[in-house]
Amino acid sequence: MKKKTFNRLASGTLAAAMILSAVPTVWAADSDETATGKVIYSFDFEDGDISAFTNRGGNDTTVLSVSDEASVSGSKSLLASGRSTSWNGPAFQLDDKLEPYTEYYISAKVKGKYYTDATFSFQYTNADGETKYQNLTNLNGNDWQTLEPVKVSFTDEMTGVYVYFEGGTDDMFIDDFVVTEAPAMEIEQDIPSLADVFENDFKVGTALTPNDLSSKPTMALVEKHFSGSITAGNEMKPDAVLNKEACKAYFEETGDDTVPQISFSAAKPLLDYCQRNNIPVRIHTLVWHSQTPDWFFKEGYDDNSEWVSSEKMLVRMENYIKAYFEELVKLYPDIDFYACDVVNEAWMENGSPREAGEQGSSGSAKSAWVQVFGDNSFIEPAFEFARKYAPDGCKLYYNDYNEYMDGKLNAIVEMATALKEKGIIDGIGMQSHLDVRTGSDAFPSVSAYNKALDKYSALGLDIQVTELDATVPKDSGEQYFDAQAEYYKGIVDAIYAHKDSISALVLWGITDDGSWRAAQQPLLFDAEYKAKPAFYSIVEGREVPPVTTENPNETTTTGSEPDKSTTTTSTVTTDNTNPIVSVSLMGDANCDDKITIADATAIIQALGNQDEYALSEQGAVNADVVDSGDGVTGADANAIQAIEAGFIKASDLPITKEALDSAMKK
Ligand code: 9MR
Repeated sequence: MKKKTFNRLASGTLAAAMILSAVPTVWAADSDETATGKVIYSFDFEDGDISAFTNRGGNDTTVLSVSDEASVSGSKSLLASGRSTSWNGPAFQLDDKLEPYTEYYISAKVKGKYYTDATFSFQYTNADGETKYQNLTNLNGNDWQTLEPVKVSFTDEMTGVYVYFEGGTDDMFIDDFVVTEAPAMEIEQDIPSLADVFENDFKVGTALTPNDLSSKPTMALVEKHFSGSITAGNEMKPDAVLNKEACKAYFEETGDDTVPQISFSAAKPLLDYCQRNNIPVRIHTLVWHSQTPDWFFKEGYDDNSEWVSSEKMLVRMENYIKAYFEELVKLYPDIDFYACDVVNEAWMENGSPREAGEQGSSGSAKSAWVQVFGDNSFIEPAFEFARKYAPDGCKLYYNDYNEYMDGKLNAIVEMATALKEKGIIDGIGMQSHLDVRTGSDAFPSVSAYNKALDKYSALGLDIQVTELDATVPKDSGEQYFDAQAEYYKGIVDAIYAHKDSISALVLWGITDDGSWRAAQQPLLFDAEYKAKPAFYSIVEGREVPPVTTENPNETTTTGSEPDKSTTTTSTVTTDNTNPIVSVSLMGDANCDDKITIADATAIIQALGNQDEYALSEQGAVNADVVDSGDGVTGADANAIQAIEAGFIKASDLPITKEALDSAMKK
């Protein structure tokens, strides 16, 4: 059986930083210059036109006018005066002027009358009519402050999409407000897919946020590399799911405050995406001290009331977990909820439970669960209830960070052993938020991480790596990328060595700029969607497994499901990752400048007997039409047959396997 080994032929380099086009002096509402990288709108307010700006509506008392009191370019600016509270301010609507699923950069100058204390924010209304807000950046200091280009985008499910300035109540001046369309970015298709590289070992996935959905290149990376598993970055946590108003309303109506009311509206865009694309979902998380409101633990769901008793909290917990799973399965019967972090981060590094206390508005390391239960005795019932209500096939995990530190590791092992005896836990989630530092001082060391893998796998439970990222020093540019690559390699090698105990490897994000620790660039892809040295280090030298395809002899007819019972595995070893050879004609495997059934035959013959019927280097590059980048497979021959049979057109190439399958079912 032939296998392909991936070796990088050209190193990935960071694209040059984006340079914004020169700013015209007037803005064009109907600009036809919407080509990539072009300025779409530019306002210097010199012509007195402020009609594209409004205040934020509702009770916002902001009055907008043109002012010559302050300016950066020319002599005028937009003045927002009469602001009576900090959320008041000037707003610019996006969805009535710009295209969904397109990335834009917005830059501007802002100045407070006496002192600048502004926040640049984003808001939209989702499909359920709920308005969401997100602070993008803070601008503080004397005089004019520069809003450096901020990337924004939105989906077609969002309405009322605005960016706006808020903060304080001081008068605010805005000048040189520019909207630029980001150059359309393509992802690298000529690198192996992580999903394919580890196909026979474990699922490869990532955490996703609703913002990611509006970025085409981000989602192309998800599709190519991370379609094995999606975790919602925040939207399935207790604070996103528990619905305070509905809880209170239910309590007022029934007098019962033990039946928490929930909603998955925050997670809806993500779950809809997973359902549409048939992507398995990790549920994160049910029971956690953080991102869980204090009112959930209080009498009458009231922040100012007493803590409830542990007896009452047990009932709440059961009803919460029951409602959580029942609602998910009702809303998304087709999603494979294959894993759930039942309890998250309950043990401290020294092996003791967390301190009791409120989380408060700013979040804290204290636990309201410990407050109510006195210790970690809430863990076992959480797993019991999860086992009782989780859908079939949903494995139950205890998930934690610093999970390789001795005290915590021992506490987890002891807890998991007891839960395993009761049959209510399936695995350990190793978050794996790691720190490369400058290289030799990485924390944890690869050997400490490896030791933790040894100990957890010795439990006889499954392991999932649930939130992998590895930081370099803040704002250090590319300086430590090679050290990061070496470290990632060591960690992934250790994971690979334990693959028999590991069912998923999940990264905590896709590109560095989208990471929760963006300035420390902890991920595998950079802000330009290019694979970093860390990506190459974990795939280089690894065998790309043969893609399971139909038996070539069985695939001469199209339009029927392949016969899985007679599947063979084969790939063509020609390395089409070589960037020197580019496609001359998509599908032209025999290089006769046309696409005919003979090309399908050439592929089938090459797959059947490579020694005798190998494709030329050019032919192999042309032939890789399905899920391009994965080498030549039987699916490529199928696609050419599908053209002959009229299911797809030659212009549809390259095509994804999914799109081909669906076209052939029609
Ligand atoms: O990625 C999440 C980030 O957007 C939130 O601000 C943060 C708040 O707690 O939570 C992050 O996700 C955490 C995950 O739920 C649990 N492990 C640590 C992750 C990173 O903080």
